[in-house]
Amino acid sequence: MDVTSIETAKSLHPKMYDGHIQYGTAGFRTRSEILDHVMFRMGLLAVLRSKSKRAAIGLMITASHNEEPDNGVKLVDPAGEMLEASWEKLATELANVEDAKLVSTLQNIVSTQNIDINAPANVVVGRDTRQSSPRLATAAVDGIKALQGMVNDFAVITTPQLHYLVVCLNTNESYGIATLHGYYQKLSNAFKEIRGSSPSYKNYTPNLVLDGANGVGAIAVREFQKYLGDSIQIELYNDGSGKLNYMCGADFVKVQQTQPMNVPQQQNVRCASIDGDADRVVYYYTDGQNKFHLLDGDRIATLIASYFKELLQESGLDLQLGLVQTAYANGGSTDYISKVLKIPVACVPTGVKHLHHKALDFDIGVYFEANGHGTVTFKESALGTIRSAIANLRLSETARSAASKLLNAIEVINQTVGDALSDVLIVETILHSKGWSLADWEKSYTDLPNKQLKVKVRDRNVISTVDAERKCVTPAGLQERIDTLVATYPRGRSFVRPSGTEDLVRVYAEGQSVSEVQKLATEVSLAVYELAGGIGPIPIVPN
Ligand code: G16
Repeated sequence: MDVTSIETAKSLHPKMYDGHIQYGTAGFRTRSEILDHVMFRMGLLAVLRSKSKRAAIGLMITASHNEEPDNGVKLVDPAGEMLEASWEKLATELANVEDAKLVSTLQNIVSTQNIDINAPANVVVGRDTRQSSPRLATAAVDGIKALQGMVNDFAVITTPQLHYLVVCLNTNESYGIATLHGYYQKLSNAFKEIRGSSPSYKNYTPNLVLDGANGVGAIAVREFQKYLGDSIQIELYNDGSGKLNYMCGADFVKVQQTQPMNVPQQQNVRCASIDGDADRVVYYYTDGQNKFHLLDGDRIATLIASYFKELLQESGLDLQLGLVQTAYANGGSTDYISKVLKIPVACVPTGVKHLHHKALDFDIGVYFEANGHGTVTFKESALGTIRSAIANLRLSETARSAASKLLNAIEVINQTVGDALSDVLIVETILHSKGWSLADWEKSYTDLPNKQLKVKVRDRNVISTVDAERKCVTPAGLQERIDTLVATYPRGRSFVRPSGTEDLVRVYAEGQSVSEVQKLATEVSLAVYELAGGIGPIPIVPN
């Protein structure tokens, strides 16, 4: 290890922040002004991870759905997954040690992880459009270079594009060409191929209004449109000229259950919102009575799972299809999946890292968080089975055609992580194939009314949870209070958990009516405020 080179670079990125900072739901995420030393150190850690895995590693600078002044970093493992949990601990340790202990901590990681320090390292770097991102990217690159890693800087890209690039580089491009051109071409070619020459079908029209959250996704959408040609026309709003994530974007629309700013309110028009780094998407429309209808990640999951189930039945393929959700999944969706679709459904803690991991248990694993973050994974053996079916001339034309459709749909999906743009293409593909409007899609089941609130507390870590975050064990007495409150509401459900991306506690409530849910959400929030050290204004749902 070239200690002099690390010491020299370290002097440019001294640790100026005394508080503790933790690798959370999706990496480090906090106010951008305290992140310089963290980025430098994550550059160093990415090199060690790359050496240890003998593969390219991704480093994405983004705070995704957070406000513009925040920033963060997500590290991406060789197969496109989020950083392995045991390394999250190393990341937290490295981010917090004093400058004087930086080199010894690195040496310790090298020795405990049996890393050959002379092995090559390749780090793929990307960033979102935040003002602080170029500065923080420089800090990360300084870290990579200080440990003699190779920097593959793709500058401004979406998070899913970074995941895609990492996987391409690590699979000798068998997954796709490791360029942005390769990304757009792979997804758009598959999309156009399935769509064929008739973009309209029954209630489906090839027009989509898209809210780009004023983020990096807006740039990608403009580029994507060039590849998609006439197959679909995307009308882009919040295209980057406004404030990032401000009253727009997938998180705003999901949590507020309302139309984003600047998107014209037109009746029965298919709309979608992506988030600040384009890894989430939700759909919505306004009906003839001007009522807003949200089709969130649960809806996308059920749409994809039911389509795949149909194709598996038509093709006669014996592949296990499963669905993964979190505690935020609407009770209506879980009932529909298990009772109507009869597809096995698993519940895991928040964070695509958990969902992705669980989805890999199935031949075909559909995973989505209610917030619109998700994708589908396919086992290599499942892909082999589908390909063999297509080539098997003893199978009926119907069976082979269904297997073909399945394979085409797989090509549209960015399996490496939830990808808003790829998710839009698969949703559009399914709606087109069924000839559905959003109202047709919505008919499959009814969502239970639900509400999310945020509670500011002195230390969100006083809340700890079990059972995939559905029960809290600390602070003492809080779960009992929640249970008592929930018991007074028919079909009531509520849970609380510390956010891993913002400094607050999240409260979720669902029940049989909007007014009851608002009441329950408020009561549970007050219990959190009281028992978990609330600060600032008392959280109440406005009537
Ligand atoms: C990240 C994670 C998601 C998670 C979300 C909110 O999304 O990737 O899996 O649902 O944070 O997490 P929390 O409730 O812990 O704040 P993103 O799109 O912000 O990177």
